[in-house]
Amino acid sequence: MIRDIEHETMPREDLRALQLQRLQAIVERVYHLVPFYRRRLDEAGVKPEDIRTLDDLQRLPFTTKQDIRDNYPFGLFAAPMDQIVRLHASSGTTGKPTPVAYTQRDLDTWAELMARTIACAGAHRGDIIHIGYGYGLFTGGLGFHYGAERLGAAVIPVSGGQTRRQVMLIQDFGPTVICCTPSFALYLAEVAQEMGVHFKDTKLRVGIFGAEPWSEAMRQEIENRLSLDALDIYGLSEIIGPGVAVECIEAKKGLHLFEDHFLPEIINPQTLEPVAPGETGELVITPLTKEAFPLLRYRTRDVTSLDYTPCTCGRTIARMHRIRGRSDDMLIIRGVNVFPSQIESVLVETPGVAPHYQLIVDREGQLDTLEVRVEVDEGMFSDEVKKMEALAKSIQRQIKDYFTVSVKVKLVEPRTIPRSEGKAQRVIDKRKM
Ligand code: DLL
Repeated sequence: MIRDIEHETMPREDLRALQLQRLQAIVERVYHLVPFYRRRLDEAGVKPEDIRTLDDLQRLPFTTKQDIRDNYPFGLFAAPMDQIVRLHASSGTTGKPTPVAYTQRDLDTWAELMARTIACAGAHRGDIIHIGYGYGLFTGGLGFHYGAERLGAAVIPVSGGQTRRQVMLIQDFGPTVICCTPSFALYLAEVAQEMGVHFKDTKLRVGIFGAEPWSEAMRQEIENRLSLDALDIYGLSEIIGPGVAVECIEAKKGLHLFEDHFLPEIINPQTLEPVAPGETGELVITPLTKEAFPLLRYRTRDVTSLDYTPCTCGRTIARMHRIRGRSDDMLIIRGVNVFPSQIESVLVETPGVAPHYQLIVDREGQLDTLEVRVEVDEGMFSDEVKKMEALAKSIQRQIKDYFTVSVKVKLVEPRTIPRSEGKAQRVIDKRKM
C-alpha cells in the first residue's frame, strides 16, 4: 500500500528536481544558522549559491560522528531552544550519548515518514500494532508510536522487556503487526514456546524488524517461528530515527529509501569517492527537510548498495540492499574481511544449532583470532562428545569454505548466551578491552 503516491512513485527526473530544490534550501539554512557549517563551507570554498545541480553535492564537506561529538551537546542545532520540542539520543554503549533535536515540524515530518513506513509494510487503519522497541531516548519506540497513530492504527505501546507479559498481550490483545528488533523477536519466540503458545494461533501477520544487522537466513527463521512476514526497517538517530528506509510487503526486495527527504550516496570509505553505480560501500545521507538538526553528507558507517530500478510494487525511489554491516564492525581476520551477519547466515542455516551466537575477537601475537560461540539446539544437545565435536567441525569447515578463514567454534548449552530485549551484542572484541 502506498501512502504517499506522489513522492514514492515520482518520475526520477521530477524527484531529482525536488531534491535539488531542497538541498539548496538546507545548505542555505546550515550556512546561516550553524557556525560549524559556515566554517566548513568557507574552508571548502563553497557558498550556498554554488549548489546549482545535484552533482554539486560532491563539493560539500562530509559530517562524521566525531564532528557531532566535538560539538557536544547542542553545537550543531540549527534552531533556538524555544523552537525545539523533543530530544533523543543515539544508543551508543560507551561514553556520552549523541543528542539529536526536533522542532514541531520535524516531529510532523517524522510521524508522516513512519506512517509511510508502516503502510509500506502493508499495515493500515484497523490494524493493532504491538510496539516492542524501547521507549525513551532511543528513537525506536516513540518513532513507531507516532507513525502508527498517524496511520490511524491502534497502538499497544509495550516498549522492551517483560517478555512473558508481551507474549500474553500478543495472545490476548490480538495485535496484527509487531515491531521490535529481530533478536528480540527470536527471544519472544523462545519464551512463547516455553509457555506453550504457538504463534500460528495468534493474529500476527507482519513484523517490522530493524535497529541491528540481521541476515536473509534469519528472516526465514523468524518467519517460520513467528508465522508472519518479516520486513527490514532501517534508520539512525542522527538522520531522524526509524523511517529512513523499509522493505515493501509486495516484493521484500530491498529497502525503499524515502528519497524526497533523504539524499543518499555510496562512497568508498577509504578514498571518500563515490563507488560505481550499484556497488557496495558506505552509505552517506543528507537529510533534506530537517529544521533542528540538519546534517550535510553524514557518514553512517553502514555498508550497503543502492538500486535505482523501479520496484514491482510501483515505487520509483531507490532501494537499499539490506545493511551488510558497519564499516567499524567489520572483522579483519588474518586479512579477510568478515561481517558478523555473514557468519550468522552460516549458523542459521546449520541444523542442530540455535540462532543465538556471539563472536569473540582476540589477538594472539600479531594475528587476530575469532571464536564463534553458538548454542546447540535443545534436541541436539547430548553428552556424546563425538557428536558435538563433529557438529563443531562441520561449522568450522563451512565458515572456512565461505570466507577462507579459520575460526574456533565453541558449542555451548541451550540458553547460555544472553538474550536481548533491545539491540543484541553479537561481537565481543577483547582487543579493545
Ligand atoms: O536504531 C533507529 C531504528 C529504530 C531503526 C527502530 C530501525 C528500527 P540508532 O540507535 O541511532 O537508531 O542506531 C542506528 O543501527 O547506523 C545501523 O548501524 C543500525 N541499524 C539500524 N537499522 C538497521 C537495519 C536506530 N535494519 C544504527 N539493519 C545504524 C542493520 C541497522 N543495521
